[in-house]
Amino acid sequence: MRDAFCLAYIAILSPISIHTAFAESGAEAWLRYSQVKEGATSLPNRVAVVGNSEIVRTAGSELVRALEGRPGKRVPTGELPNADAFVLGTWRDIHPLFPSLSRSRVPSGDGFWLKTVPQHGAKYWLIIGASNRGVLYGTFSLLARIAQQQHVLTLDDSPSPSAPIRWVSQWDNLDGTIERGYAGRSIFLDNGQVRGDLTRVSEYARLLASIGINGCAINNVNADPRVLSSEMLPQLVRIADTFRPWGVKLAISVDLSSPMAVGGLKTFDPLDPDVAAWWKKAGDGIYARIPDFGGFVVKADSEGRSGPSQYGRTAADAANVIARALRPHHGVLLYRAFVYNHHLDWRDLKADRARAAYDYFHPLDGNFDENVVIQIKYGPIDSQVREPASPLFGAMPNTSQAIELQVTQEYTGQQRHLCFLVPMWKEILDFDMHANGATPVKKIVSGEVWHRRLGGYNAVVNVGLDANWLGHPLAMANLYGYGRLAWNPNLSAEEIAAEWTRLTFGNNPQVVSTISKMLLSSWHIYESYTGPLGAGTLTDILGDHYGPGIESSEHNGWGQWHRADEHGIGMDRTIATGTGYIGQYSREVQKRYEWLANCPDELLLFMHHVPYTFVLHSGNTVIQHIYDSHYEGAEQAAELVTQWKSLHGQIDDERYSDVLTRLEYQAGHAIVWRDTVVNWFFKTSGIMDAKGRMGHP
Ligand code: GCW
Repeated sequence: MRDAFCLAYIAILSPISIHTAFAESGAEAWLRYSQVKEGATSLPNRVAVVGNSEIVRTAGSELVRALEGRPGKRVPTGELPNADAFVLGTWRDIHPLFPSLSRSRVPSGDGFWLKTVPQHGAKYWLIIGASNRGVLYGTFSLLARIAQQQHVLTLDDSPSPSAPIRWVSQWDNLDGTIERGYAGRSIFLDNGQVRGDLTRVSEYARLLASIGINGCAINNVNADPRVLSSEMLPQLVRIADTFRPWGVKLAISVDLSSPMAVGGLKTFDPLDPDVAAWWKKAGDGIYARIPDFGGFVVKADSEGRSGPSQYGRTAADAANVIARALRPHHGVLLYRAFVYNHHLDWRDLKADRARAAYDYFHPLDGNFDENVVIQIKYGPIDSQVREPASPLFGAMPNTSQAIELQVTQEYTGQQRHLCFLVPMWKEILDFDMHANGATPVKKIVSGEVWHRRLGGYNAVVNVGLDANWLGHPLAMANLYGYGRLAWNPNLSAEEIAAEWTRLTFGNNPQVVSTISKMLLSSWHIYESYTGPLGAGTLTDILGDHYGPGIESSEHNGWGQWHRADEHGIGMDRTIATGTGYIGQYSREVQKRYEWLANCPDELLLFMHHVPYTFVLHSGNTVIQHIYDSHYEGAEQAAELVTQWKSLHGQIDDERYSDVLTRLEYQAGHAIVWRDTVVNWFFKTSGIMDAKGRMGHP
């Protein structure tokens, strides 16, 4: 035993009621240890933390906190308590205490092994990680199992995460506002500075750690170059220090023009040696103070941001010059593939924003340095309620990739509508690109398909100062689900919904089944009353990306066109007569989308332009589908209110009322959506609703 052996004795209090006396704010999210205490009566009341790592100590404290114990005394040498105990540590530290255990069971990376072992007349609940993080993740996993009343008296389970990069991003501005944030101001920044009080940051890091997230980029990808100024660095150090005990690496978004904007150079040309030297110095400076710094996220040549095209350089030139500054320190560069021309000619039927990411990045495959990861939005447009998987996933075998998801519901109801996105993310992650045999997106981004060392996930979360983090109490299911999928994309949406509900609202079967059902139906409901058949968005894209604005997509250069006119609707993206977008997929996928006979209804209008009278696989015409889905969707939104009301008295009043208010608002807004869309399509197509509902709500 090289390291001190720290043993903390804890006392478990008698079980208390889940109807606690304090006001329920939602701040605890899914980490509610009153349930753990209820389930913990047959578990040990000792915690032995082995080793000296800060992260492992965090894990030990979390266990003590969950069991409502008191930290005990440090014991200097490596003797196990001769009574039942939880024993936490890395393999290196635990193995000498349990020499008969086999190394082969401990997953490498951030995985862990939960194992119960009888020894010397006592029973030990071992939480072993190859890394310190693994120990922390194992601890949270064990606590989640106890809280869900799973069997934990004998354990032998060794899960490991699907991918090394499991990050979140915040789009927080230095002034404390958040781009596309719907839950208050930034927990990180205010008035050009990092906040003095970082309590919420620590609590956020704890939430992230509990679902296996290991990195957080804290500022807007529309990055203020001042984030790299010398005044900022000591402030970033404070955030990194706050993240560190939870195993969350700090990352920041940087602007490509930084060498000019804050460095005083005359250029930011990525091939200029002075520019390379500037990035190197910036990287070295950060790592000198933050040795575990995660890396940078870059948005360039996109929506008016500076970029390599200003010097006739490529995204690979830009990415590599920055990546080389990070590489000696093991940092990564997430370079976003969200690059497109937002001044497209809307009259040009061959112009197509959906083509952009592939057109820019596919030719660069193989030109990126090893520590560059291309971060690709899940669909080719921009976080819409329905998009196909981006064809770029299947087109870069020599490049590491990460998928970008949005927990913040920019186009999906902005946390005023319930929209559980896990089923949508699952569809994308499970979608087979047929790039090289069976190649679902989840196996591409994990690095498995093309044997890439790096790869993974980054989601825009945008929690804010609101006590419950995301505004809508049920929206937290998306953050939870994101972390769970990044860890294990093979989990089903049903499993995730049930897990989250149990952890957040308790194990009452009626509560679990009602809330799970509501969550699982909500994406489809939202899609039904907002956007039909993959038509592209009918949301107001020129304002705040909320509510109906059917014409806002058209007749401008943003390229979110649905091309609805008096004859028909949809973007012709076929190879034969359209923009050729479908040609960016493998042959198998092309067959699915190119021919009307094969194209799934839900993406028909993404791929084809058809008359309103076109008959879908469902047997309905397109126009009747638009009418039906909007009436049905609004009805189902109203049913969500009824379903929620059935839980009255079964959950705390605060969250009950908060959710009820939001669902009632949603049901009303769904009617606004329905009537706006139905009336517009009637006026435009001149075709009546066969069911005669128009004007008769
Ligand atoms: O969807 C758009 C958002 C922008 C965002 C951009 C991006 C940060 O409306 O607010 O900018 O995507 O992802 O870069």
